[in-house]
Amino acid sequence: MITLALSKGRIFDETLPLLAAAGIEVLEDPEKSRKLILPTSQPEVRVVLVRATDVPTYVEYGGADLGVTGKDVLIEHGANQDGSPRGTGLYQPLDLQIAKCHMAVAAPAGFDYARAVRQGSRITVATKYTAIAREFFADKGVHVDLIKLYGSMELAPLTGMADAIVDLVSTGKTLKANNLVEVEHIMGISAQLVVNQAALKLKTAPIRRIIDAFAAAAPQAEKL
Ligand code: PRT
Ligand code: MG
Repeated sequence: MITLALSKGRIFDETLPLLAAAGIEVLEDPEKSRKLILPTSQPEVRVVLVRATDVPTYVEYGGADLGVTGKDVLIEHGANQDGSPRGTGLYQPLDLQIAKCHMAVAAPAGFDYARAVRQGSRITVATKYTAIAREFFADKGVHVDLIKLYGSMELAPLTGMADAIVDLVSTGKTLKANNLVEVEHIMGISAQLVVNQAALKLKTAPIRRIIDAFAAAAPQAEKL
């Protein structure tokens, strides 16, 4: 049995065409079913639905053989509490170039971010992505106080709790709706295929087949 971990929403939706190219059709719609294990048209392949942030954990600990997860999730997963990297034993063969967006710093239009950075002031930044934010500001030599949040980051500067946020941006509509402006582009984000290294050794042929089909079907996929 080959188990693929996906999260509901854009990761699931954008992985479906890649699965189809590998000749794998998911037999149940996760938006309609309450099942967490979905059978596919190939009896030896199944999909497990987990929270986006749990995909690397399932693959790392062998709950799934492979998974699709955002680069943001992967970086945060591969970091200790202090932001330093740790070995996770995850093999990352492909950048699938799906679920694309970018990580950015955003602040209220009235906040002079450039000046705060220039003067070396301490700034308070709210984010779900503490490892990425810590490394980004450390590289710039900016003194930062990070506040960890689990969602609705946009609210933090509006309530005076933080000067700025670090969050994902795709269309920019969320920032605009909350009177925030992007002040810094941190990095491009896309979804990665991650594979459990032990599973790859034990089930090389069927896992390789999926990796190769994904690589062929995602036209801009980059071999890592
Ligand atoms: O939503 P939930 O709490 O269950 O989990 P999640 O947010 O981790 O999962 P999901 O499905 O929302 O995101 C899964 C992955 O999709 C992320 O890890 C990213 O790699 C990728 N992705 C691509 C995005 C976006 N685009 C995106 N726009 N993830 C989140 N957003 C959010 C962003 O955080 C912000 O709140 O959308 C909002 C901004 O969108 P725009 O279009 O208004 O700029
Ligand atoms: Mg979300």
